[in-house]
Formats: sequence, C-alpha cells, structure tokens
Amino acid sequence: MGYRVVVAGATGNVGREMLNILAEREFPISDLAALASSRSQGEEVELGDTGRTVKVQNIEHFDPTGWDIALFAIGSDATRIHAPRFAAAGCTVIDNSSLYRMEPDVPLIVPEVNPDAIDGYKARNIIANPNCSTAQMVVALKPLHDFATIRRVVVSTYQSVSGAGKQGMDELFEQSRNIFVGDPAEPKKFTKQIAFNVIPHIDSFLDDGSTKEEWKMVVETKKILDPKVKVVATCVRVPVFVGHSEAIHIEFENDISAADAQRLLREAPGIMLVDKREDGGYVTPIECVGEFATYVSRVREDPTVENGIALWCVSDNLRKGAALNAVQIAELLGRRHLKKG
Ligand code: 2RA
Repeated sequence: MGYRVVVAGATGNVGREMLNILAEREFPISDLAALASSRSQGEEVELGDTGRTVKVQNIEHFDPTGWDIALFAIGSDATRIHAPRFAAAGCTVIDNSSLYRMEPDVPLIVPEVNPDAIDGYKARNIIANPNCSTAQMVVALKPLHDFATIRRVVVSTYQSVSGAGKQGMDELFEQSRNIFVGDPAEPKKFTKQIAFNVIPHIDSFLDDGSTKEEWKMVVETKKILDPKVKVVATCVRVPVFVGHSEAIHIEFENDISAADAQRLLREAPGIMLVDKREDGGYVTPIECVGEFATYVSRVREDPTVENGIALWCVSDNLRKGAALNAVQIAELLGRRHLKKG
C-alpha cells in the first residue's frame, strides 16, 4: 500500500534531501521514480538509508501517467515545461521553484500555517512550496499572529550558501581554502567574495532597490499567513554551508509579552524553542543541519514600539526551507485527498 512517487531533480541538493526525508518519515511509497536532466541519466540515487537505490531517468522521456505525486526541484525553466504535463496526466506536482507560488489558483502551503489552502489544489493539480527564507519565518510567526495579530514584520536574513545550490557551496569551500594560500579566487556564483564576508544581495535587484528574494518574503508571507501583514526584509548571503538564520522584529495590534511569546512558541507545531538568557542559550545554524525543527531563540520585548517582540529564528534551509516542507505537503495531500494505491 502506498503512492507512486516521482522525485524530479533527484541529483540536486533539494532532490537528494527529499529522498532522505521520504525515507526518514516512512512516507508510504509503492513505486519510486527519480528523474533528472540527461546529464545525470543512469546515475543511482538512494532512498535515504533504506538501502533502496533508484536509477535516474531522463525527465524528458518520462511518462507520468499513473503516478500519484511528483516532488519537483528542477528550477522554474524546466518546471514550466514539465509541471503542466505531469498535472494533466493526473500526477499532482509539489513544486519547489518560484514559478507558481503567486498564481491565484495554485495553493502556496506551509502545513503548520495554512493547511486548509491545500483543498484548492485541483484547479491546476499543482501545489507550490514557498521560498526557504519564507517557510521558517511563517512557522515562527503563525502562533504569535493567532494570539496578538501581527501588524508589521522587519526581518534580516543570514542565508547559507547551499541556498544557491552545490555551486554556491563549492565556491565558499574553495575560496575559504585558497585564502590561506593567498589566492581567494574570483567570485563566480556570487557577486563578491563570500569567504569571510557577507553579501547583501540574493537573486536580482528590483526597481525599488529591494531584491527579488526580499520581495518573495513579502508577497509569500501575505499569501500564506495574512495579506494584511506588512513585511520588509533585508536578505543577506553569509559564509555558512547549510542553515538560514533570521533576526525578526514584530509589531502587533494587541498586547503580547515575551513570556506569552515563549509559551506560544514552545507549544506550536514545528517549532523548537531554545531560549535561555545565558552563554550558549540560543541556536546557531550549525546546530540545525539535518533537523526538521524551526528553532527560535532570543525572544524579547521590543521597547521601541507599543506591542513589539524580537526573536532569532534558525532552520535547515534544505529541509524545512524546501525538502521537508514538500514532503509534509505530500503527507497532507495524502491525508486529505488521495487514496493509497
Ligand atoms: C537562496 N532562497 O537562499 C534562495 C533560493 N533557495 O538562495
């Protein structure tokens, strides 16, 4: 008993993590297909540590007829080609790219935040996964918003290089190594040196001076959490391999104390509160790698506004920021709408 599951982009950072998480969460799979471009055709990928390996097929030649769920991590250009044909064949697409996130008839889902929105998936038979930096933030905001209604969010992100794919990770590694031999190497993936540096630029610049990554955090938060919430973001690339961190400052309509916020966060789904006002009483990105949780630390009142809370939020961007959220959407879809084969 189980679903016929396709992982498209199976050899990339997120694709491999989706395979790992399908195994870790024992997602019911009766049949598994791993797809990638022709470059990776014939490679073998593993379904986590189950010992089960799957030969990678060329997505161009794959017929999705009779398959139940396709987890996509192939970028917007390839998704534009393949998602419609998978959806039309009756295979529900859960897409990690940004292509469909803001389409009015495509649900954009974080299961801990807006699970009911998935009930509209049949319109296109496509469900969108949010941007990694949005996903962890709305998980942390949700319990606080339900309690005291958020008016405004100011967020600064510290995003790891794995958000830019394997090339981003390779660039940090090589630059960090070469610096000690006096040759930091010219930036390729990033606009400036990333080793021992930070870069206030992710994705492309928009006319108003913000970047597309910052725009995504604004519009996706409004779609997932509440269109009335005002958000302003500064998204920064930092020399960390995996794990996005965020300093979040929140203004509420109603009164909320730090103790209220800590209690709500401690009890909320998907959140691990690690918050002691002492040396080491907080989470850092290195500690979140490989974990499912969205970690929250440094919860405190912000005295500069009437009802303000500031906090620190850390999560594995390849997991809750992408692969885990996608698998959780598949679990939600199965519970609510699909019959196991
Ligand atoms: C990044 N959120 O971190 C973007 C895409 N994964 O680069």
